[in-house]
Amino acid sequence: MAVLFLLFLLTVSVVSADEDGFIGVNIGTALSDMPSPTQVVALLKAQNIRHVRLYDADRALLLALANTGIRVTVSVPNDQILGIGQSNATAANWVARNVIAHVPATNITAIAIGSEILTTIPNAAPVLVSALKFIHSALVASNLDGQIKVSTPHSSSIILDSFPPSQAFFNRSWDPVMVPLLKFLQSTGSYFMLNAYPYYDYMQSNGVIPLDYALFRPLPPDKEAVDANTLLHYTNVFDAIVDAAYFAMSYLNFTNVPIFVTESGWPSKGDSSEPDATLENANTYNSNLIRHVLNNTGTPKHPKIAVSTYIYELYNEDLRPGALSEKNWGLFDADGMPVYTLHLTGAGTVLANDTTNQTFCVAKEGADPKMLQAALDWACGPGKVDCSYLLQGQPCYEPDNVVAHSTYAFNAYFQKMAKSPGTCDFKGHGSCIFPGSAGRNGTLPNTTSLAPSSNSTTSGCHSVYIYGAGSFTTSVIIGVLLMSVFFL
Ligand SMILES: *[C@@H]1O[C@H](CO)[C@@H](O)[C@H](O)[C@H]1NC(C)=O
Ligand SMILES: *[C@@H]1O[C@H](CO)[C@@H](O)[C@H](O)[C@H]1NC(C)=O
Ligand SMILES: *[C@@H]1O[C@H](CO)[C@@H](O)[C@H](O)[C@H]1NC(C)=O
Ligand SMILES: *[C@@H]1O[C@H](CO)[C@@H](O)[C@H](O)[C@H]1NC(C)=O
Ligand SMILES: *[C@@H]1O[C@H](CO)[C@@H](O)[C@H](O)[C@H]1NC(C)=O
Ligand SMILES: *[C@@H]1O[C@H](CO)[C@@H](O)[C@H](O)[C@H]1NC(C)=O
Ligand SMILES: *[C@@H]1O[C@H](CO)[C@@H](O)[C@H](O)[C@H]1NC(C)=O
Ligand SMILES: *[C@@H]1O[C@H](CO)[C@@H](O)[C@H](O)[C@H]1NC(C)=O
Ligand SMILES: *[C@@H]1O[C@H](CO)[C@@H](O)[C@H](O)[C@H]1NC(C)=O
Ligand SMILES: CC(=O)N[C@H]1CO[C@H](CO)[C@@H](O)[C@@H]1O
Repeated sequence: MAVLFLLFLLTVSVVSADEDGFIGVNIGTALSDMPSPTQVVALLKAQNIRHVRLYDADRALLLALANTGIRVTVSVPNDQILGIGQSNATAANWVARNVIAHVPATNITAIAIGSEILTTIPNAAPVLVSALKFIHSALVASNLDGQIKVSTPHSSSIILDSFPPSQAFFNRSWDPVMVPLLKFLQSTGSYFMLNAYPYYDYMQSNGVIPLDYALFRPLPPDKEAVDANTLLHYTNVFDAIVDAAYFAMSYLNFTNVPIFVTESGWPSKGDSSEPDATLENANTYNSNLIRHVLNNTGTPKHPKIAVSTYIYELYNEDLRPGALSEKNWGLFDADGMPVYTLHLTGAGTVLANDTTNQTFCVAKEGADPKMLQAALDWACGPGKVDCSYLLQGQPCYEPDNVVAHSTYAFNAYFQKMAKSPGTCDFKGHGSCIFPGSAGRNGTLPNTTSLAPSSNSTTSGCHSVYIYGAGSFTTSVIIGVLLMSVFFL
């Protein structure tokens, strides 16, 4: 009887696997040319991204996300934590304005209270748990607490002695916050939000952590990390960080709070002190991370318990201060062009398909040059395409003719609009081409140039090898837009 009871206790006290893991994406907005909410949502849809985290609760973006089925984590920005943590009424107002106003049309599934509060604004730490509780009680009052979880993302730097994971513990100076916080997460069925960056652990390890271990690449058996206390084998840094968080929680006697990784990623470019911030490493890390999460592999401590993860981040944020790498964590540039093509296959998988769908938009053969010029002017003006590459001396200037330049601008616009139907029409002067049909049936307009490659080893402009028999769609919207420009 006693044994049975103990077994029962053990089974209920462990993190349970009731859902498959998902991949989400963080949307930072420090871009000089931030795409419009409509463009952001078009990109998310085209890439089959079903989960996003915002760093605020931007009204326009939340409206654009309505009726898309995309699950949204909104955030209380750090500068509002003190106010909300000190006033139940302020918290209730925040929820009314930023959550209740949008559900159920916009599927808000979580509220992140700030971002890395303990490490970035420790003066707000004393009211952090109050902020969570006040926000939660406003949800309860509106009967939304079942569908919307409240939590707060932590930097993994609050976990000390994180290898071997079994010895990890939270920095004890935060126990007065962590203990009530974990109680709150446990009692509300919420999860622990963790920002996990193997990139930084690798960078700060002075060569102790092998690059392959950080990138989820196979390691020779003698390099594999084994936790001597548990004999668990760690084949990658990500799992070790997540398990360190599980162990740190269990050290405080919390064994049933699941973990969501709210940020993870790898920069694709860095300055001379960041030699491993490369396209290839970023691609390898994120591709392997996506495979790892979607496979529901779990971690050595909790195999098969999915660790849903939000990739940092959707766009390269050119306005972020700091090292060059800070501006280069994105999967896409502001035009919606992939920074690199992930090594992923499998139709329908998040980010797997359309990044590899290299459909281009070109100026149609035989189009009236005057009309092309007008459409080009529209694309480079109201269409907000960056046409600086077309200027004399820039990589896409040659060949200097209206067909080549319109093709560049049409394609940039088409990619920026996430290849939405109709965005390659240009009043009948644009036409899609599909590389699959390349070379088989068509002319070879080696006069056309496309946007500069995102592949840093390739400079200048891609050549287009063919006008496909390619389908082109008609678009009322673009037609009307263009017409209004032409006839102004
Ligand atoms: C909102 O997201 C939750 C969690 O994924 C899901 O269970 C629910 O069905 C979604 N609601 C709508 C209306 O899509
Ligand atoms: C805080 O406000 C909520 C409604 O938003 C209410 O249900 C709850 O009782 C209030 N709590 C306190 C401590 O005043
Ligand atoms: C633990 O946190 C305190 C308070 O933020 C900080 O001063 C201290 O340096 C941290 N300890 C370690 C080992 O990081
Ligand atoms: C965790 O539980 C053990 C056994 O019940 C107890 O000895 C220990 O003090 C607890 N630790 C904390 C931090 O509550
Ligand atoms: C860049 O392009 C070259 C030549 O096409 C190719 O060999 C290389 O693998 C590409 N690199 C990336 C990171 O896509
Ligand atoms: C996927 O999971 C299976 C078993 O759960 C495991 O054997 C396999 O190595 C995993 N693959 C990846 C890429 O993680
Ligand atoms: C590529 O994208 C275009 C435009 O959205 C679409 O029509 C076409 O079917 C896609 N091709 C593949 C192979 O997904
Ligand atoms: C392209 O294909 C069509 C139909 O298959 C054919 O009529 C036409 O002659 C071909 N054009 C060229 C340039 O091969
Ligand atoms: C392609 O370019 C080459 C050299 O630049 C030129 O000789 C050739 O005639 C061009 N072909 C077409 C179809 O324009
Ligand atoms: C790389 C990849 O998975 N491509 C797939 C994208 O989707 C189309 C249609 O669903 C498939 O045919 C491709 O194989």
